[in-house]
Amino acid sequence: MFGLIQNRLVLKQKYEVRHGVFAGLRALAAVFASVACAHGLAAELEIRFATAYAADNFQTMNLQQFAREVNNVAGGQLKMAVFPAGTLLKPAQIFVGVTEGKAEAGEVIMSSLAKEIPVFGVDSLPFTVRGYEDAYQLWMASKQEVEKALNKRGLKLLYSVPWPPQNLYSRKPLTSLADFKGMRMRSYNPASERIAELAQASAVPIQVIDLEKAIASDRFDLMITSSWTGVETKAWSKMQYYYRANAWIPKNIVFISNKIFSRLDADIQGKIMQAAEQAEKRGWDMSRDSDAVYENQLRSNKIKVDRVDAMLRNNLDRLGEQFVREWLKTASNEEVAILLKYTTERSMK
Ligand code: PCA
Repeated sequence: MFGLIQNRLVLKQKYEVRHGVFAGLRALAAVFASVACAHGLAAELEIRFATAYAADNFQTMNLQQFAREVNNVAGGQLKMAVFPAGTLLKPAQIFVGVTEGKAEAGEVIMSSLAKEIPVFGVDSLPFTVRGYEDAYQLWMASKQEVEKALNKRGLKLLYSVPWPPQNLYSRKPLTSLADFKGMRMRSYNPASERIAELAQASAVPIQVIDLEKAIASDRFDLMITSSWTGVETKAWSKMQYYYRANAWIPKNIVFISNKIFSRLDADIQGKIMQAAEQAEKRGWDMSRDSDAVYENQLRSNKIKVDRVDAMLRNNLDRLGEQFVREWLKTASNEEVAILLKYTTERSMK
């Protein structure tokens, strides 16, 4: 009898010890969980940026720096990652892909979407901006409408950075618009397509990630792009002439899904927007500073860097006027208001 009682006592003690240990472990686990939560470890949000441009392109390097900065200040609530060169979404799919939730964020060149979102077309009206100062003024005049257009599609603008001025590359010397006739001209947005048509050349659409190969394999004779892209694609492999036509200074936009952004604390949202403002400023500086350096690289690779001959300049300006006349016929009040605001402010400087 005594033995039995003793046995039960031992069992009871064992139970209590075990129970105590479990309770202790449970308490400890709860503490860990709350610490993890406080540091956001439990709910780290992945934000993937889809971009068409190569990892060593200045636009992508700027985006990577932005992502790093945000990750550093986000206290583990989120992790931004950049997928360059169309590795997450194909270049033409990036904008729609982010609206459909296939990526949380993305970067595109605004004017490539001018058909779908006409207000983006203001960014590539030919011969409308003379340099970076004008380009910035145009950005200030259009930013609100761009934000509205994005918002309508469930997207939030983070920042916008221009490419260097868009100039003319050619395999042969160009002295007038007649030289364009019958040529194959690479295009990357509706404006470059329309210019090819107006010049009686044929437009050959090619994404920048395919451009180096397309040049090397003789797929076209002429292109309008920046000094940067000419260097990146080794334009000198087939083209020896570069004219400063200064067609436009087109901008990329970097955006995030509103749904994702709204899941973040207000404090983190503020930090993201602060980093975005810095990225915009840094990107404009990178673009501006790179142009002369990259034109020099074109020169050292035996490309003749020149201004446009008087006759061709005249032809191009008239072509630009025709383009803008056509545009005015279909432009909405908002688009015309942007142009008016820009030209008015520019004339007051
Ligand atoms: N490079 C990109 C866009 C503008 C630029 O300078 C391209 O050629 O597609």
